[in-house]
Amino acid sequence: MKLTVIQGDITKCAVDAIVNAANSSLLGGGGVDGAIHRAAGPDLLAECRMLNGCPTGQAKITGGYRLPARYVIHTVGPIWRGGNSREPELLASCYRRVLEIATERGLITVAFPNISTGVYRYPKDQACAIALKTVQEFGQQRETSVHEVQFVCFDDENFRLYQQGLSTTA
Ligand code: AR6
Repeated sequence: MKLTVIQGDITKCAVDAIVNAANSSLLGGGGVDGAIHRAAGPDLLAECRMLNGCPTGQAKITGGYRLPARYVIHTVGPIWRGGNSREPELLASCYRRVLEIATERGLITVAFPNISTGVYRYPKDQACAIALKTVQEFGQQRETSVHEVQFVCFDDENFRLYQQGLSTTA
């Protein structure tokens, strides 16, 4: 499994699936969630309404509609509450569940945003370490169709952390 870091807007990524950092209603919000719904159009929200939400740490897949990506895998990251409320375990579960669903569908390329590091206030350095470790372990331990995982960083701090993290762990 190849891991790459890019800086930019995930709604522009022409991959099999982009990942949405959603909330448990799956009915839209701000940040990357808002950007994905705006770019995908109203049919995405219509499909999301039929999913009955999603628990923290879990994921659900929909079509990509007007996006260049074929699918959106919606996952719900933990809200940072200081670190003693199972945040690391729940964040790792988001990355793992997304890759499990992508594998079930036979998808090859998946692009992740930096889940929980915006409105949910997860410390970016800790979130980056968990994301890289979880995805690398998945690639080493599981049979998967996923050949490329892109970490799409919007802000400079995340971009720098992921570049640094990949250069020291790759
Ligand atoms: N492409 C890629 N990354 C982006 C984009 C974009 N277009 N826009 C923002 N980011 P956030 P969370 C980055 O707040 O912390 C929503 O309201 C951003 O810089 O989108 O998981 C949901 O509905 C940050 O690093 O998600 C939930 O209520 C990262 O995406 C809540 O926010 C995640 O920031 C989820 O909070």
